[in-house]
Amino acid sequence: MDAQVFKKRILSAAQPSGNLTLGNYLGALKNWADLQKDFECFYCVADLHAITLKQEPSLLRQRSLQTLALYIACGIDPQKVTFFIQSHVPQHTQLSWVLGCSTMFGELSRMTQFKDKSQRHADNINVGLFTYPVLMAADILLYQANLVPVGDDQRQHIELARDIAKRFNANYSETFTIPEAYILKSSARIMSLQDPTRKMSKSDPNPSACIFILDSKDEILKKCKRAVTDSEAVVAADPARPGIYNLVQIYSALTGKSAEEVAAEFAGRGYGDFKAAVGETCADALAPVREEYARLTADKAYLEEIMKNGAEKASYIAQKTVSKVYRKVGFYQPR
Ligand code: AQP
Repeated sequence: MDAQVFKKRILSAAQPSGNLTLGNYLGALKNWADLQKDFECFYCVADLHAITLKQEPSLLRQRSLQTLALYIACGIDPQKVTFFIQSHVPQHTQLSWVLGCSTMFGELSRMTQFKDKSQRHADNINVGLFTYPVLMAADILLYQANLVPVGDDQRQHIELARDIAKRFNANYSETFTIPEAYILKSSARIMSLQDPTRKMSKSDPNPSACIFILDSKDEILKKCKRAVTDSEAVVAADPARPGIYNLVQIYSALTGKSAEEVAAEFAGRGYGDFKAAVGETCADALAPVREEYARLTADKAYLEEIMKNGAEKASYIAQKTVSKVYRKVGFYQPR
């Protein structure tokens, strides 16, 4: 029997809602590459989730392919994991409807991401933004995933997916594996370079707030140089000074040094030196990803083959779950 069968299963995703950032790289993609050795991994490009915010159709199409290429460029091996585009596997929306009927309005009303995004996008508080966590529960439960590697910001959504799964199992008998959030200690939350009290987000309208994985070395150096700090001029891992704290976190995540080691390395040196070092380290870490990305995107046929094979494999597994669910809720299925 294939040894893969005994590995725990992981599902994770990123939305092609913008150009992927250093936050996505350090909080997700870099960890995903490490996890492929020990887990059976399903990595999805969440285009259905992306349209909960306004998207330019031609850009969304482009970014879906780019996001897949970036996954591979970050060292995730298409031979070891299953990559797919969410909209290529129709079972996600099929299961989402059924799970929505086991989810309470009050539960969704309490989701902080909904509150946050509906404040930031007050002109487009659509139903999809509200039911987003149900689709996310479907993403996870379809594959009977044991673990979901996410940043700390997604913990509440995983809790809800667990509650929905438990409720369904209690009402209709054992159907879903109860997933757990897999939050790696090393995956710090990376904050905006212009407002370090907010998460670095790919949909931030201010490009200076984000380091994008595909930024040139020059752009990265400039953005780090202009990053908002404070007037104390002492490099320290002090959460009360969010700007410099964020740069310490970034340098620490990239070099593997502890925050204390970073502070000691830059003791007695000004912010200028430190910002330049953060920029150089960042550019060096991302350079091989950029090179590999350029190579991969030159071969669209190869990327399309990966997404087709991935969708086929994902769909096969997802259909087993949907058939089971349809039978349990009482949908007529002819022999
Ligand atoms: N700033 C961050 N620091 C650490 N981890 C982060 N992640 C995102 N931003 C940071 C992690 O990346 C994974 C994929 O995220 P996503 O694309 O599904 O959605 P998101 O968290 O909403 O990311 P953005 O960049 O903020 O997207 P927009 O602007 O479109 O809403 C997740 O595991 C996330 O934790």
